[in-house]
Amino acid sequence: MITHTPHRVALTSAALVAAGLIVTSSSATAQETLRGAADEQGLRIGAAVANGPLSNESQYRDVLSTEYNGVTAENSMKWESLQPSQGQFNWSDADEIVDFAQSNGQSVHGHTLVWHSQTPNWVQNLQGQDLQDAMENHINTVMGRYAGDVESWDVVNEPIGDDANLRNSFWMQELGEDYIAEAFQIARSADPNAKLYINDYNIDGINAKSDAYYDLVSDLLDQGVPIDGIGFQGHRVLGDVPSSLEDNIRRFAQLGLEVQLTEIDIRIDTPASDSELEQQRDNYEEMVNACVSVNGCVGVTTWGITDRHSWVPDQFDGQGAALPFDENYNKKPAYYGILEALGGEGDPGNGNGNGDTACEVNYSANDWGGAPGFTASVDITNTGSGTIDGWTLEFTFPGDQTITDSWSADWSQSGADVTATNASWNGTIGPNQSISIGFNGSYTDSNPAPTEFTLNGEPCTTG
Ligand code: 9MR
Repeated sequence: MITHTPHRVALTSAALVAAGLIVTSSSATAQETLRGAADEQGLRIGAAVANGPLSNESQYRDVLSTEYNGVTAENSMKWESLQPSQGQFNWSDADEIVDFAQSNGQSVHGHTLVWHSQTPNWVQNLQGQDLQDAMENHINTVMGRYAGDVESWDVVNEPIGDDANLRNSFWMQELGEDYIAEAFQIARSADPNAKLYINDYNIDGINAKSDAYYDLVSDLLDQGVPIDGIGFQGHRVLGDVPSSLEDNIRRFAQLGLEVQLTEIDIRIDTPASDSELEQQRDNYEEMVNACVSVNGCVGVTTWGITDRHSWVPDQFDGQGAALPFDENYNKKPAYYGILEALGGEGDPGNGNGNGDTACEVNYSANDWGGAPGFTASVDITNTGSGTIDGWTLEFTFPGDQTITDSWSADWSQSGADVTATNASWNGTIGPNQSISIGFNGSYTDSNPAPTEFTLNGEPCTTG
């Protein structure tokens, strides 16, 4: 069907917004930030916070307060920071983070009370009852100070090793495995309102280590040990999100626990290519989606905000680019992956996060030889990671072409401007899928091909 009246808005803009295809205005609505979208879902979107940039960089503070509704101290609530020598507590860095959170209406997840790492030598050198007393004193003092300010605590961090056995740490050696239950008992009485977590890495998927956690936590719960939640840290490598993540979250939730992804980052060999950043977007989206999909999963935290400040390059030579903001605080594709998983509206869902090309158009015209007529076929490929659900293609003829007959879309032409909207049966284009539409046209002198195409207002590449 062909009409020659202007027919530029085949789908109302409301319909496009509903389909997640366009950004309607420049003024941010709540769901155009991670924080707004997470708030809508009743979920925590947290960031690990470092004191250096918190004190020194206004952009860091701005992004942290705008985009996140929760914070975790990256280092300043660890034992070595809070009680570097026995009985001497140093609160200033931890307080700075708690104060910031309170000023900005954010919840604080405490990290961490009992760990084998970043715990001073004076603790590691204690024996038996002395170590037990130090643990009790530390938990009581720290949780007591922040009671009402810190919503949840990683009470015991990483108590199981990579071999899926209880880690043979100084805690284990001196106190036996009961130290875990005892830490939780002490924590419950230190602040009865705080949620008490156990937390570890490489337990995101169903594997021997997460199985060991499942058994450990089930036993602790059976014994009446007050454990409220489990944190899957979520330090991942590009392309390595376990497919069992959601099922794993669900099985722990079914024990009655809260689950959080507490330390997400996804590292890439640097420099990261555009396609790797796209893949990272998908990986982030998958991880956050897994949490969103399970009722007991209460939130996700990224281990940092910006690639400018991340533990990854320090720890893994040649790797980095692991966080949702780049080194200059620009939103990366990963940001939009998280936003989309949280049901946010800020991104056209086109897979590249920059609001530009999500489509490729291949236009080819077959001249009928001699006669001033031609048949054009137009192939549209969705090059983004999201599904396109309803589309409008627009382009302009460079010459005096006129469409005379058309198919597979609702075509219209106004002057040299052409608009095609989907037919009822080809409105949905999945990622990497193509559809083909076409028309017959006539012209006078020459038949140059159009060179610029937009789909739902977004420019497409041409093949
Ligand atoms: O990001 C933290 C980094 O700045 C510290 O140097 C490091 C020391 O162990 O700890 C990092 O945070 C870790 C967290 O406390 C526990 N899970 C793994 C995190 C990354 O190593």
